[in-house]
Amino acid sequence: MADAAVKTVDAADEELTDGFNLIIDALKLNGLNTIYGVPGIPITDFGRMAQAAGIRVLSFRHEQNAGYAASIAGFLTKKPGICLTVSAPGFLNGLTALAHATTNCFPMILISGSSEREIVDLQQGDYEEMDQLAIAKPLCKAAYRVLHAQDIGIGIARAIRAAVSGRPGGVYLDLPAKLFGQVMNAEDGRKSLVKVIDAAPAQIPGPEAIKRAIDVLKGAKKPLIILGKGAAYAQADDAIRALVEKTGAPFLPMSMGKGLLPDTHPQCAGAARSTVLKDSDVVLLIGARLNWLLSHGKGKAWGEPFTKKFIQIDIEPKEMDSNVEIVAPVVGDIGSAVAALNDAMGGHWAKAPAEWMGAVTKKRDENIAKMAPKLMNNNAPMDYHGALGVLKQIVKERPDAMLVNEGANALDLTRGIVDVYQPRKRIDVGTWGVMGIGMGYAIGAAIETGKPVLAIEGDSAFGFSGMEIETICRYKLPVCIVIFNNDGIYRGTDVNPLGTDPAVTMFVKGARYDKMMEAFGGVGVNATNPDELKRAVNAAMDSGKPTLINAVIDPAAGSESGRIGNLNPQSKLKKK
Ligand code: OXT
Ligand code: ADP
Ligand code: MG
Repeated sequence: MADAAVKTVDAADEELTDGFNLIIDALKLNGLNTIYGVPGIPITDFGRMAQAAGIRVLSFRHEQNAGYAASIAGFLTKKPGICLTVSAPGFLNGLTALAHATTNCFPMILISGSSEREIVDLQQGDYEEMDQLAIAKPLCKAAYRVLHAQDIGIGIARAIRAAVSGRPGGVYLDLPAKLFGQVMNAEDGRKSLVKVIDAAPAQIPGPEAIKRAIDVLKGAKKPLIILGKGAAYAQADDAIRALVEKTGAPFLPMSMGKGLLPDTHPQCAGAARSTVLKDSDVVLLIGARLNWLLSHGKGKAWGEPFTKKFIQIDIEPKEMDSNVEIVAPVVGDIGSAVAALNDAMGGHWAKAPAEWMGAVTKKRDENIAKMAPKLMNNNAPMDYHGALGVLKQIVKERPDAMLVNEGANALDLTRGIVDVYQPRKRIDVGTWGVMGIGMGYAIGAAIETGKPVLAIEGDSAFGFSGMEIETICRYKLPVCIVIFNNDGIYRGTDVNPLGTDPAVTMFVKGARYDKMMEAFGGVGVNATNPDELKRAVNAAMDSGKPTLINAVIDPAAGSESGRIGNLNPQSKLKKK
């Protein structure tokens, strides 16, 4: 089909364009210069042509990983990350990442080729037949299909606007095979393209909302500020820092909100989490939902009897009162809302009472002091603390490196131990606690930021996207992967009482993931103690060479589900 279209172009007197070129032109016009995907019918030629036209096209080994790369590109840049897939199976592989982007409020567009509408709709068994639009709809903010070349400009403009305006999220764009080869007059084609103006307009909160929030904040004796990944996404770093420092209140960063202000900031209450949740009286939420990660804003974690007052800044009005009453809802974009609060607070705001900050600091320092000796052991095999002690120091020395993190113990202990110093440096499993983001995020982060990436991975977590180490080696990306290899999911000590198959959480004992990396020309290292780990990570971060370090962790060191074991249902009838 592509050949036929090209021939038509050559033969014609008038200047022509086609679907292939219009999609490329529309993306470029809107500054979307990177595509993450997997080629195949009907998008192979499109990928080639996009690459030849100067778009960076990164070919992955599985669409889910390309999708995760696109989703994190959206988080890091505030522009929709683009994932490109083939029809039915490729589309479905990308769909998990699209749903993930929507759930996490990251802007992303999944563009999938699709089969012939006439055949699909009559269910006559076309190649990779599937009604992709219908399937995508419940999992994204918006889903569009373009049938005519002259609508490509509008279709892409709608997709961009839907992805980044209001609460960001995933958008699906269905491009049937026939569209790519459709030919039209080049001038008409140019005119049909749309450069999206003000795609994510400021949403300025009303003055009454600001006044209400200020009044509540003024009455606080024990204020707390919670910084979520929405605050990181907003890129209003200076205004947020000014607000936090003006209040003199402790702040609690959610996992991907870490680094907005350094974890070592005197007001950081990350290491006194239980205390600030329980004892605070007024809580200002900035870009953080009261979902499971915050115990839904109620119950024991929040202190009983419940007397909390919540102020919430969020762009999504429906988020207010989702779990508990929000006494001061501030609906707007975080940049505008925080600026308005800063203005309203003026230059003489009374800081939070010293005894409150003092009590929080005391608890925080106690917890940090309790942790410190554990981080200094040089045991072999390593425990998580010994390994993370050296990684903590390495990140401190390289604060602009990107940190990717997934696993259970490998996630929770890294989150607690490794301080983050700059905004948007820590990217992880997000709202779903999903395994599999690792290599996609590492690739997306390396491409979008140009910074070295350190990926700290559980051995199970890594397995979900492990084949992408070939992609990392192929594009020579500065990614250092550390696999915390404890022979299994949570622990490597489970036993099947029947003694037949291995226990359900167990992997091959003593596996050497480093050898996989060598197969693709990367550097593989087996590290059995913290000293070896430190040397290997420093060498990788200095050289920028794709590196995978198999960090041998004591199989007994972890706990079931890390910090969230309480979420596992228990059988009263289970045989002991
Ligand atoms: O204040 P208190 O006293 O409470 O103390 C807290 C802090 O104040 C303190 N703290 C500190 N102390 C000292 N110093 C410092 N610096 C410091 N910082 C903090 O420490 C405690 C704890 O602090 P924290 O962590 O902030 O607080 P807490 O209470 O834990 O917070 C609650 C949460 C909920 C906010 C937090 O725990 C959180 O964010 N959790 C996220 C958990 C999560 O998402 N987990 C991933 C999912 S688990 C499971 O589902 C897995 N699966 C199933 C599966 C998944 N997920 N996906 C797919 C597609 N398929 C299947 C699988 C397969 S995990 C998994 C693989 C696991 O195996 P691996 O081999 O990969 O990993 P290993 O476990 O390593 O083997
Ligand atoms: P965390 O998991 O870190 O607590 P969540 O993903 O639960 O964070 O919450 C992020 C919130 O931030 C979402 O409710 C989303 O609507 C909001 N948000 C995202 N971007 C902006 C923005 N620019 N302005 C205001 N709110 C935003
Ligand atoms: Mg493990």
